[in-house]
Amino acid sequence: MKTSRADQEPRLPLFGAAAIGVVALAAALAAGHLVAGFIGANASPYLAVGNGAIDLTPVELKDFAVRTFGVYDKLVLLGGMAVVMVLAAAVAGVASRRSPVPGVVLIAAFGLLGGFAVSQRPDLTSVALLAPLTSLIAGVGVFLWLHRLATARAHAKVEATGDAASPSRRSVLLAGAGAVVAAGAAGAGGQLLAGTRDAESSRAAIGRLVPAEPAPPIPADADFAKLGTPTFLTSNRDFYRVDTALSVPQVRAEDWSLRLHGMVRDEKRYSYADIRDRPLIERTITMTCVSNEVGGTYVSTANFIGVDLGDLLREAGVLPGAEQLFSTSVDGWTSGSPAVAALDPERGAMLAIGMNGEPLPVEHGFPARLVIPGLYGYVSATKWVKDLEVTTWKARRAYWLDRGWGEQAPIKTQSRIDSPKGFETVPAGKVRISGIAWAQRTGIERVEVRLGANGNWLPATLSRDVGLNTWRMWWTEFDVPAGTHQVTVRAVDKSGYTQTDARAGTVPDGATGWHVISFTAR
Ligand SMILES: Nc1nc2c(c(=O)[nH]1)N[C@H]1C(S)=C(S)[C@@H](COP(=O)(O)O)O[C@H]1N2
Ligand SMILES: [Mo]
Repeated sequence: MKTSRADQEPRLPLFGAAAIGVVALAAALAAGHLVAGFIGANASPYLAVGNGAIDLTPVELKDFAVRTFGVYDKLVLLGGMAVVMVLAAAVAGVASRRSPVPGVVLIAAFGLLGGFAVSQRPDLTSVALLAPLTSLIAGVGVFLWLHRLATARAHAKVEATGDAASPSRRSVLLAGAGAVVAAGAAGAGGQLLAGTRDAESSRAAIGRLVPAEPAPPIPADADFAKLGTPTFLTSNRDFYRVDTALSVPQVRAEDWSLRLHGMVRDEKRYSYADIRDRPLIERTITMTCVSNEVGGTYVSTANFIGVDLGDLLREAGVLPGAEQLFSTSVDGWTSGSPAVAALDPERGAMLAIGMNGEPLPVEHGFPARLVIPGLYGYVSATKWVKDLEVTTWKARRAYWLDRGWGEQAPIKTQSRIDSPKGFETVPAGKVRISGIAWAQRTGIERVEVRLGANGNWLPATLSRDVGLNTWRMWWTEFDVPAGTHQVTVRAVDKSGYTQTDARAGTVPDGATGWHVISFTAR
């Protein structure tokens, strides 16, 4: 009987073929990661693809991811990508049991996708393309090498030749193991290298920042931390964090500069030393994220250290007709702030380089960020800021605007119950209720609390007022019998506005509604 050539060609064993695909993928990713160690973590093709995915994700899905996975949303994304890639590589390996073509095509396609993602990164130059290129070469090379070895071995088996030139099973396994070890070493090496070139060592060399004009000390009665509220100042560690960066941008202070241009008389460029050597001011500011749900945790307060943003703008000479301060971060994220807010001396917008005495933590924008009191973070608080353009609303559109969020985003008056926690069990009798309220640039006039769905609104005791740009704490007490109870809080601000109970979602310009919790007294 005549058989076709293909039938004579031995096929690689199923698991061996799948393993070759997966090992080649690991080699590709690790080699790219190693080269990225010399260039910058974001040049790593894997991270670049992840970052690209974040930018392309529709706002609803992004919202869902943040709600469901919280701060782990990015880990979930990276993990999911890894699973998909490993499966695809295994399938391509199996498809290559006779010919290496499917595997080579898939590994090369991953390399090209990584290359495309890297080329789209605004924070990278074309040198960064070396990382995905290395990935592609290493991946295809390792795949072809292992495939050739395994095929030679399969031939030797079919023909039952004890041919000394054909590889033993042991040598094929050793080659595979060697590739895995080399990939591990390359990946770890990349990680280590990125660590020596990271921002943390540059930040550590700066030491504590001492403002020439410190913020007034926070009075002891500015919070009711002993009664269950947060402390007035949030530690850098506990300060909420929200950004689109998959890997935190690593910018060394010595490499950083800020360009101020657009509708100004004199374009400016500042180095880190230029900013640090000016008389530094310190301001206590409560930041809030537009994605904060009623009762949520995306609100924190710090002493920010830096220079007055309005001063910088006035030095550059803002031209008539300017409406927007368009800021760009090193990772390409952009934000549009109203120029009037940035310029207003009363409001006190800052270019901040410090937070609670220290240089800004890397994840909070080191070396420098914007902080404009009274506006949600996405229109006021650009981290890792590198470019400020004075412009109009029509000329430039910021990142979140194209994703459904509003152009104007003043922080809405809100309040939150911190104690008891929802569904907590407390002893019956006198139960203390405490929490926070905020109405930046307006001020909290009163906080009212009610027990049960139809109880009377009773005024809570307010903490000492620290300023227009910060939150305020409150507490009160109710006598409660055993059973399950509901408490609701609402704030009245100094404009006379009482927080509405009409529930609105966070999109497009911030949630509204009253915070309600249930607890059990026993
Ligand atoms: N570069 C950059 N800056 C950014 C963001 C971002 O995604 N990228 N997010 C903004 C948003 S939505 C908020 S609420 C604040 C949060 O600042 P924090 O992480 O220091 O609390 O940063 C703002 N600055
Ligand atoms: Mo935000």
